[in-house]
Amino acid sequence: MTVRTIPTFPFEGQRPGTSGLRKRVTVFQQQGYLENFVQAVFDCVPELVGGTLVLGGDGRYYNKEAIEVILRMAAANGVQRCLVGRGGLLSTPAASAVIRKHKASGGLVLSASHNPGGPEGDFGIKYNIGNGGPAPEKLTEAIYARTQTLDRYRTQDTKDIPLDVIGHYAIGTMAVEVIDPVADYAELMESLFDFDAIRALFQSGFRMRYDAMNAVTGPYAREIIEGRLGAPAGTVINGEALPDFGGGHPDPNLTYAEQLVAEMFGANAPDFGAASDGDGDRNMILGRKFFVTPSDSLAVLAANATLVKAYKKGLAGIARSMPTSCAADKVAEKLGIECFETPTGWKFFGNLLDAGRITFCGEESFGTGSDHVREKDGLWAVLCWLNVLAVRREPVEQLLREHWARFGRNYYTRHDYEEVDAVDAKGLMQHVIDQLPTLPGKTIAGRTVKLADDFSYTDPIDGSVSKNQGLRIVFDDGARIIFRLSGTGTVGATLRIYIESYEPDPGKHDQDPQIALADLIKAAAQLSELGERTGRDRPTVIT
Ligand code: G16
Repeated sequence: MTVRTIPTFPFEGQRPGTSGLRKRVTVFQQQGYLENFVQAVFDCVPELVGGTLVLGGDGRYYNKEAIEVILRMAAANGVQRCLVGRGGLLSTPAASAVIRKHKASGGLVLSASHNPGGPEGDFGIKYNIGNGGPAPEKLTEAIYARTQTLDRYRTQDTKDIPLDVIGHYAIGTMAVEVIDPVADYAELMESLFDFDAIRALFQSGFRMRYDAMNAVTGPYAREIIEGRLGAPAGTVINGEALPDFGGGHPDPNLTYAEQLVAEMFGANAPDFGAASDGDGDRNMILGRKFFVTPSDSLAVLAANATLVKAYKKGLAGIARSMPTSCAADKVAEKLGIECFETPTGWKFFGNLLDAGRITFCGEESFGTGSDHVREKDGLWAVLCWLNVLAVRREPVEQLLREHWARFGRNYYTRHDYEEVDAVDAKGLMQHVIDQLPTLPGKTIAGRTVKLADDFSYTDPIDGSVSKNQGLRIVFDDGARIIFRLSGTGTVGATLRIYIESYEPDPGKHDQDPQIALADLIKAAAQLSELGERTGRDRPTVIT
């Protein structure tokens, strides 16, 4: 088997976004497109030579083909050992767990997360470093720069590895181990949570529905929830991991997790509902006829952390992304621990976790996690909730109401405008940027603007600065309006408007967030000339 050097030429637009490179499948299928990106990673990460690489993905269309391409390239680039999930599967948090457990140099995770799959859908790839977390911006920028100058990639002729069969194989001098994608992860979960207590909860008649959305967490949830925790068969729905996610949109929110939402808001609803996304790092938590916002979920888990086996000693600190509601800040304040506000993107939590400054972190985009891995972790959040419920034995809604009574309620909503013309979206953002210096002191929606800026973050650990991370308008009563362009879309631009207000009075905790926030929603539209500039009169998705 000889290593071959194949001439290539740079493709435009290979800059990783919020979480890796995401494009249409058809873009990735172009000869050299995937290869160039992967070669750029090998060129920028010298420790992969002679090191261990973890490889797996969410099982979407093109996953297996891409894995075979990457295996050949890894061998040709001097990787010594490659761990691949059986069937090419590894959820994103499981990939992080495997990288950490086996002390790998890094991993390539193939996923476009919650974006639809199939031949007409999306594909994606990202590199995770040795701590198990997404590559920091410095590295993703170096990888991007390399893609722009690349003129060759290395590969090796060999027949395909039988990805569906666990075992030891070789490509040239590289050892390939096809591993059980669930085992290491399930073992880690069992070390964090009180499985006996959760088993007892299920035995008491507690009913749960977990929607795997025909994506990667199906096998994980079946093994852990129905297998190890003894929940009745059928607790996990849509548990078959399919390459096109059954034609669905594997995004666990109130719009796309339709089947679960219908059941949880219907007659005789289960006590607890949860869903996860394409690659298993997102989660949605529901009670009976009750939606828990991801921001509240982080705050509730933080407030109850000492009830959970692994976190009995308390939390070092909490971090949330800037657009995430400030509910977690209230908890941190009461607990007397640090709270950090980072830009959107899990990669910004890595340094804080590595330095031991935070234990829990989360984002409004249905992401919650802890220091057990360096990715957000959908099933972890679900199990953490189950552990809390197993101790408190209260309905989810009651738990939330008690939380709000203690900490106040952060009313919160996010309005997404998807596939907006990119030039129009940029124009809208610029229009808001132009107004920022004039806003402080002004009265908008009956509130006084305290601060208006384009969010910039200085990493407290390595001092790196990330600019232009979203436009914030903060009011003197804690309310906020935030404008941001998504970094994960693949067509046009996705405009996200995040709206929040703080209500300390328990007598006022009963409103529908869309009504409680109506004046701020209207003000955001006026300020940004939303209708005029985008031609839209309503959001594509409201969460
Ligand atoms: C990714 C990132 C998250 C981010 C989310 C949304 O999640 O890992 O940190 O919050 O995208 O980003 P944006 O608002 O830029 O679209 P995932 O689940 O898509 O990998």
